[in-house]
Amino acid sequence: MARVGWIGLGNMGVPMSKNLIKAGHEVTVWNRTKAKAQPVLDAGAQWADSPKEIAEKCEFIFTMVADGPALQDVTLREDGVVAGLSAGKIVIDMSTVAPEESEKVNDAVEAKGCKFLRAPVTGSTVLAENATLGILASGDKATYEKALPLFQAMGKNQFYLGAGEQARVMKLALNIMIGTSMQMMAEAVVLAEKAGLDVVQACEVIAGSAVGSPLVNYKVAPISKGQYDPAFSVKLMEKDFDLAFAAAKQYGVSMPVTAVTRQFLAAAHASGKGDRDFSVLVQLLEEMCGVER
Ligand code: NA7
Repeated sequence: MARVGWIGLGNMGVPMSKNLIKAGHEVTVWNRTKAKAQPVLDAGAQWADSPKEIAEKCEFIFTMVADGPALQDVTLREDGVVAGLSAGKIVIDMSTVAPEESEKVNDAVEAKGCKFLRAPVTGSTVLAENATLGILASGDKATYEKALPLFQAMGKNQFYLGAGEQARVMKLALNIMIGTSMQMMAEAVVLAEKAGLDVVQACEVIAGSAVGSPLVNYKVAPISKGQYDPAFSVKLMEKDFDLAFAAAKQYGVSMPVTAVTRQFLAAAHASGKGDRDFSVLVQLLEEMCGVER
């Protein structure tokens, strides 16, 4: 069993690190807000006082934080991960960040004689709890093989995508599909509602149809009930869209549907829904169109 460090105990980090504990690994955690670590400490993890201490103590160091600036903060600051590394350790970031932000951390980790894997995930909190996430990994292949048993404790499908930043781009490609799918669902649901159909039944029909993807199926129950507790927030989806636009510019790709959906995310954020689940796009359109539940 491995000595594993975990940095970042938000909506995703808590269930994911718990699954490593469940699999029998010795897990040490750090989070900026210590109170959020309690469920993981109750499950058997130990606490470290800094990311540096985690790196000193553990062979595998995971980060699962909000965005690129947060990743750079926990890794590169004075008492960050890199300061605590000694040769041979493996740092694995599972957050969604820009390829350039990732590369900067990779260079600092490699300068310590260590390896850096990029391993963003597909699926949100329910899949994290059930250990059925998809894990999109890139970086050194032999290092990936070493980390595989840890990935298997957290996810059902693992994909090795290349030696560099490929996993970062793949994750962004996926998230623009997830976000734009939700905007499509909002338009379909609100059309049905305004025409007098029952929202629960409309959701059932959509879920059972050719467009009833796993995403649609996870979201029909909360949307039917008008519940938008965050599995993945509007703010984080906005971040991913913006990172995808930067990649699209770099590679010369036009993304008109993504651009329109980005405007709805902005409106959701501006109207006080930034911390709600991104499926709140349905509620936003209901409000714009005068639907009262
Ligand atoms: P959450 O639930 O918003 O959690 C974000 C985590 O990142 C949480 O532990 C935060 O600590 C931490 N964070 C944010 N900013 C910082 C800084 N500056 N320094 C240290 N730690 C920080 O996100 P999710 O768990 O849903 O998602 C995590 C990633 O997966 C994200 O990239 C998604 O796009 C995909 P806090 O508890 O607020 O102190």
